[in-house]
Amino acid sequence: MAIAMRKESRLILALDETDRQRALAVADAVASTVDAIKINWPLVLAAGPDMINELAGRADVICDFKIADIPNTVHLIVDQAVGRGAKGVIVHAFSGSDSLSEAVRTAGDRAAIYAVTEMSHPGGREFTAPNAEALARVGVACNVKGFIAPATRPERIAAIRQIIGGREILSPGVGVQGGSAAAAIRAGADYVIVGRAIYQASDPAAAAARFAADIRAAL
Ligand code: BMP
Repeated sequence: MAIAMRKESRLILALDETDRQRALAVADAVASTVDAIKINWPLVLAAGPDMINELAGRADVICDFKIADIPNTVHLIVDQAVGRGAKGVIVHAFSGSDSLSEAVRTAGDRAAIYAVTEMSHPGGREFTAPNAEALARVGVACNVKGFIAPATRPERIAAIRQIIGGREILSPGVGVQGGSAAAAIRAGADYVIVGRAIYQASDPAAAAARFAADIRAAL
């Protein structure tokens, strides 16, 4: 089983900032508050993959590459991300059991694989929601460390929890997308993921501290 991520504030920053210096400044401002920093294509494309290495020196980094590909390509991407210091990589469960298993095998004990179930945006209701339970089941069968489930629909976090037992749930959709950190935690999320409501705040450290306090109060 993959190494454990820090679990103190249960807050993960989604650092979708595209300005390299601002991204590093926000990371420095919140690194002591958040348990991990999740990065996605906007920052990697804007600032380059070295950003993974740089951020890994500041916090646990999750590469949210939402990989949806054949096993060989999954292997190559996970290996690059983990080789740069990522402690977590996000993969689309709909890629199927061979791709998910390859992600888990490639990460080994170096990093955790998280599988996407139901997505948090309105379009997530169209295809991911009707299949979320099956996506969770395939993730369990492939021994992923955890799942992505929507804070915008806390009742769906609870439904996915029923299937995955003690595995982790990371829940995005808090803040700008309308979800509440406290409701996600009460529904069974282990961590909440917050992006714009922290990195676009005038004081990102204070914003992160407020989310951390909301989460603490809900535990
Ligand atoms: P924000 O808090 O700014 O809405 O950012 C949410 C982050 O979580 C983004 O990086 C987004 O890509 C990601 N995310 C999401 O919002 N919903 C999902 O279902 C899955 C995600 O990874």
